[in-house]
Amino acid sequence: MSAQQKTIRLTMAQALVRYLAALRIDTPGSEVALFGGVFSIFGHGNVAGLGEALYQYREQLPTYRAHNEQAMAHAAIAFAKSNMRRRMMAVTSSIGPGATNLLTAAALAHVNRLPVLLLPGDIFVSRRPDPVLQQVENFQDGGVSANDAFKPLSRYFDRIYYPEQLLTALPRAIQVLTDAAQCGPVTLALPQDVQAMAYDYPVEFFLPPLVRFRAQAPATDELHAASELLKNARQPLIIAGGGVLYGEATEALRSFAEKHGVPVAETQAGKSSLAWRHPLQLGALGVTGSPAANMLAAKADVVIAVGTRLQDFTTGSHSLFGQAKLLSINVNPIDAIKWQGTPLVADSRLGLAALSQGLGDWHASAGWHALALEQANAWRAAVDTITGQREVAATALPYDGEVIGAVQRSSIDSTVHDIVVCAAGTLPAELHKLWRTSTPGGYHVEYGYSCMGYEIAGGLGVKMAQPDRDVIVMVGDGSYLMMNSEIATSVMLGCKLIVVVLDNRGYGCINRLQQACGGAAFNNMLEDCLQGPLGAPAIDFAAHARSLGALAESVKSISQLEAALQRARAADRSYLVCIDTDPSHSTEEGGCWWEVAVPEVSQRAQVQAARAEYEQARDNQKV
Ligand SMILES: Cc1ncc(C[n+]2csc(CCOP(=O)(O)OP(=O)(O)O)c2C)c(N)n1
Ligand SMILES: [Mg+2]
Repeated sequence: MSAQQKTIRLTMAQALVRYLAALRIDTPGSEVALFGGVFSIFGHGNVAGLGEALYQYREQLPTYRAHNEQAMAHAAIAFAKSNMRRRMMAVTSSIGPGATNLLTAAALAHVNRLPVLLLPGDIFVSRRPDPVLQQVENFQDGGVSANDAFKPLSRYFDRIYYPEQLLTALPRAIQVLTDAAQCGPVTLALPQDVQAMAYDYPVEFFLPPLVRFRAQAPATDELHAASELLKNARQPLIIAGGGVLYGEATEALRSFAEKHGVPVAETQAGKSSLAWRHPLQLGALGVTGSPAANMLAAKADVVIAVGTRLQDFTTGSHSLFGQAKLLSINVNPIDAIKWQGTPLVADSRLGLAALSQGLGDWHASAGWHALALEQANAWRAAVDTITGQREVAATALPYDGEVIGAVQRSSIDSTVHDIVVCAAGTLPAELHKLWRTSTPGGYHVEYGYSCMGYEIAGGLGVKMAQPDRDVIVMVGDGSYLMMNSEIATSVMLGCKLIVVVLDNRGYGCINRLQQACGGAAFNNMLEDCLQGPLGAPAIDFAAHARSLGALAESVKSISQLEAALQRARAADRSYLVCIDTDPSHSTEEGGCWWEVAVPEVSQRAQVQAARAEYEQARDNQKV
């Protein structure tokens, strides 16, 4: 540091917090803080160092307390997803269990390409008190702590051994968090003695430039190759992935589709890219897809994959696309070259716009365009029927599709105003097929990691990002029981959630999958599990939610559910409605094969039959 440079003496933790609080993004009309706040559960390893710093800067960078580290990281990740990755949060924990509780969330953010800054406390760099409480001792490597487990789950990992290191580590961390291609979790492990150590930081460091989100333009040669491929196509199909939303490309997508007559199918992360009632909207694609989207996928000659990582649910484990050639528009080159696709490495908005220009008046064939309009229309009509109330015996239980219909009917502008949040179980498939939304981000389903327990915590983060919209968490009994404590946090913070619990008394979707693979009903539904003399308790989800400070009720029918949802929408705090549902029923329309490995030998005839079917289905897979 030069002698003239002005410095300020701060602890490493104070410098870290001061830097995070100073970061601003350039949004039209105003500057907004990049970080919406810090979720923190204190313990040894963060309370003294980082805790002191967070208190000092609490006006500029609010600190939120939750009940479980994994859950608060889910909330932080959902906040970023709901902000289309333009704003984010940090998460701090103590050392040991507090830190390792964050690992699942790190993996979730990694898979979903979502930014979150993880700040786990770490063991003493001095090693003086070794082994400190909660220290995992490694006898081969003195430098290893539990936090090394974050390395494979982080897009950038650093351990801050000395306060000065922040000067290089923080700009790198922010670069990764705000880069469209690299985006994912960043972990800065913070040894507790270093958090408390002071250093003379240059004052300038705390005046960082505005954070800008780079949008990469396509290269001329790739653009040319992509246009040539498409000009010969007659039956094209667009797959809209999460990159359409994160690239703010929904308008570019709509005008591309309209100008060139190309129908659109959406992945889980990409759903809400195009309004549900757009004539070229085929709906969800793949294993959880609509018949319209899957039929056109099978017949397409060129599939234009935009901002998708092409996971197996999208490709039907590589069985869905027939003979189609693949054109991949993606900011991430690794995604763009998947499956021998023709890569167009670019930001989704710029890529679509440039491609459209290069294509001139190229248009899908008239017959293909007409087929797309007809299929899209037929699927919209089918969804009306599926989500309407069935004529059923009074004793029959409703299933998830009807519950979804009731939720959407409970508001006149559900497709504009509501954000549905979900992650695992039967619901993601049903919601992917049936949920209707007209606004980007109106569908928030975490299906990259499909992590049970994301739902309520994620809902909290969504509400923090979108306080003016109704956030509706739809969750199965299994996911609810795995992680629900942030209901109390939602009440405490005044972030109202509407939680709809679908209680089918067990892991319904896995039970169906087990039987589809020839397995016996075993260890999924409560009735199929080992039980003591008292059997499985009848869980009162409404009473449970009330104990956490929410309002709650249980209902017995779809019409009761609709009435309860009116009360929920009018309520001043989080409100849970629980309804018993049928574990055996799911929407039959749509879907496609998904590869689940069935045992090669088994004493069960059903498994042998499922194995034969499995081997046959694998013949349709592209290798
Ligand atoms: C953390 C985690 N553990 C296990 C799984 C595997 N899994 C996916 S769905 C599911 C059952 C979900 O049960 P529930 O929430 O009741 O939904 P249902 O299938 O009954 O509709 C399980 C065990 C998972 N996705 N996440
Ligand atoms: Mg269940």
